[in-house]
Amino acid sequence: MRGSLPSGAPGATLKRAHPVAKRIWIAYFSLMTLRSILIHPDPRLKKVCEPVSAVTPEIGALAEDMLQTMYDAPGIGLAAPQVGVLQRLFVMDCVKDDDVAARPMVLINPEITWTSEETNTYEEGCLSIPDQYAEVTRPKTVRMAWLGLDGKSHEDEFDALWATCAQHELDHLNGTLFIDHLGRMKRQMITRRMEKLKRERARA
Ligand code: K1U
Ligand code: ZN
Repeated sequence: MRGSLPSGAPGATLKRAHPVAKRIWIAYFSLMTLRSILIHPDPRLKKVCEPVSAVTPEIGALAEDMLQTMYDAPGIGLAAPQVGVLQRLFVMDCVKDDDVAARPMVLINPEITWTSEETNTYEEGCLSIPDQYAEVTRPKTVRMAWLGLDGKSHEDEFDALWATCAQHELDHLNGTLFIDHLGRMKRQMITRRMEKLKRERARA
């Protein structure tokens, strides 16, 4: 989606902006690259990722590519192992409403510091498991600590869809997929569908 404003992208709030501001944003967004998203089953999606040792310009570029790839998919989250990078970072933006400003977030070396007793069941999807959805129950609210692209420590509370998404993405960094929260039969059925999808894509 290079050269245009994906719905929900930070630039989407510029839809009604001055044409010059819009061009500046498009030029900036065009510098980023879409990365390929790995499809389950893939051994890289089962690995525990390594902590990011320093917030370098390369990590910044990776995070920006991941945001663009997430908005383009479209999705509300994306973890580094899904683009083949086995490092502990993910991006997310759970703002779905076009009339609300986007809130792109980059979480480096994220950790859960608190979880609520109360749970929430959400029908989850995964960009690495296209078109498959299943209900997963997780804590409704979580606190997370992480490093930002500014290299500083952050801590915040996430609730509802934001909490579900943050936990789904943190799972990715530990080699866990949402289907690992399901029973064996459902997991195997989805895995077989993905194996078939990969065979078909390889033939095309
Ligand atoms: O990690 C991923 O694979 C991304 C995944 C995140 C997620 C979705 C639902 C619950 C928890 C985590 C997705 O974004 S799947 C696509 C999706 O949910 C979506 C796509 C377009 C608009 C809104 C949502
Ligand atoms: Zn996922």
